[in-house]
Amino acid sequence: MLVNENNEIINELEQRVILVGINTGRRDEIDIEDSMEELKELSKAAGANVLDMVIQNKDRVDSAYFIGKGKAEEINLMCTALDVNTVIFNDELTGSQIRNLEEILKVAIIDRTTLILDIFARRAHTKEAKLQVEIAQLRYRLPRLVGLGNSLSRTGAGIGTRGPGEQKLELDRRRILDRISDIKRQIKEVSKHREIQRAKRKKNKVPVVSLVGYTNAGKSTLMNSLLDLSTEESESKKVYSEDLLFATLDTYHRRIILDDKKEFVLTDTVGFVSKLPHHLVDAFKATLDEVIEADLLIHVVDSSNKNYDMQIKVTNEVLESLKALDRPMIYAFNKCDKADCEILTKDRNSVIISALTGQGIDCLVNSIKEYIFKDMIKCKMLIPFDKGEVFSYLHEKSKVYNVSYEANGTYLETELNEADFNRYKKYLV
Ligand SMILES: Nc1nc2c(ncn2[C@@H]2O[C@H](COP(=O)(O)OP(=O)(O)OP(=O)(O)O)[C@@H](O)[C@H]2O)c(=O)[nH]1
Ligand SMILES: [Mg+2]
Repeated sequence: MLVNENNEIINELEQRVILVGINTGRRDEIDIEDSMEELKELSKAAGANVLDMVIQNKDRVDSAYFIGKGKAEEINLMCTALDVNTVIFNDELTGSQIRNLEEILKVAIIDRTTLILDIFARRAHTKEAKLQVEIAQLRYRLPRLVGLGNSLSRTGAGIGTRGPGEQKLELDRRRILDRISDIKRQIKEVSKHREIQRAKRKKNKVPVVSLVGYTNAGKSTLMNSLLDLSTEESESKKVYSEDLLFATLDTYHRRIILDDKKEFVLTDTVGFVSKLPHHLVDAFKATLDEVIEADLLIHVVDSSNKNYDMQIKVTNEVLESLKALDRPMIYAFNKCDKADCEILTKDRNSVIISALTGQGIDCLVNSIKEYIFKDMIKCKMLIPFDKGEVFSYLHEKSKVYNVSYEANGTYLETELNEADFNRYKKYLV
């Protein structure tokens, strides 16, 4: 058993890592240096210690080795010199590429997909998210099982061997298939609760606003700063935010009540990243579908990142694959405190904000209100004195103006959502 200086048990090997990427020179792709920098951040998020990076310029991926065989031999020497035990590739590899590379490098071979799935496996908290990650991991493994090399089957701990909750991933094809159908059944079971909550929100017609965007854009920070505006006690409802890729992996719903008593549900969820494994998107589809079914999407953009336009593109591609691009959407260009936001085109659908300093949040709230409360109905009512409970309800749930006490009841003017309007229309005057 390994113990660190604080006497904490370390139950995993130190991952000493080299990153490897191919520069195909294609113009539609993100700059390779930036892509490798992102891979480094992802590796750190998986607990790896990145010692070096190798980029090979190559028109096409090698079908046997991904990189050129000669390059693989060069990397082998680096691995020995730096005492590396894992090499992480910037793209998804086939089963035979993994096997061939292992033969030369004799260390664990991990691809970008496995890395992302591993981060998800470590961080998912809810039962549903854990099951979704495991199903994505197993589906990635299935076509790579034949003659599977050591990387995905080695008995030691490390990236690519963990399932959610540190359990070992299955290796046997039949058992994987059985496990997949078992997980599917369990997902059905645990998603019932989510469905009930969702039906409740629909019935009450509380509008839903969802935060979407690239990982690390500031979605959770924005959720927290909107919670600060809420008139309810909100400190305990704050969500985790951190300068870390995939800090959020579960979906959170929070009620926000504005000072004019208008109320909506705000949703924070997992962010996207370039080359997001499609198995993962498929596995999370049920959760994501719920998120994007919102009345309004706020697409949070990290405008201080020089690749913010690529990040917008990637996010919109994922939204498109989820058939959500036709939803009403506001772009929130975030982190304006450390970015030159002058250059950003400012149209009706975009606001410039800083979730951290609060700058521009009032503008964003006004835009949200314009979208989601546009169907509120202004009305005048006379509530009989023996219907005190109706008066109390309206007072609590909506902004009431011009109250006066008339001979046959309380007169008031207010704004109601459709559900409340229909419920109380008999008191209209
Ligand atoms: N300077 C600055 N930093 C910000 C701002 N908004 C968020 N951040 C920082 O950016 C980092 C990521 O913020 P999060 O809110 O966790 O980002 P996220 O979009 O929820 O990220 P994931 O959950 O990983 O997808 C944190 O270190 C925040 O403090 C901002 O307006 N200005
Ligand atoms: Mg987050």
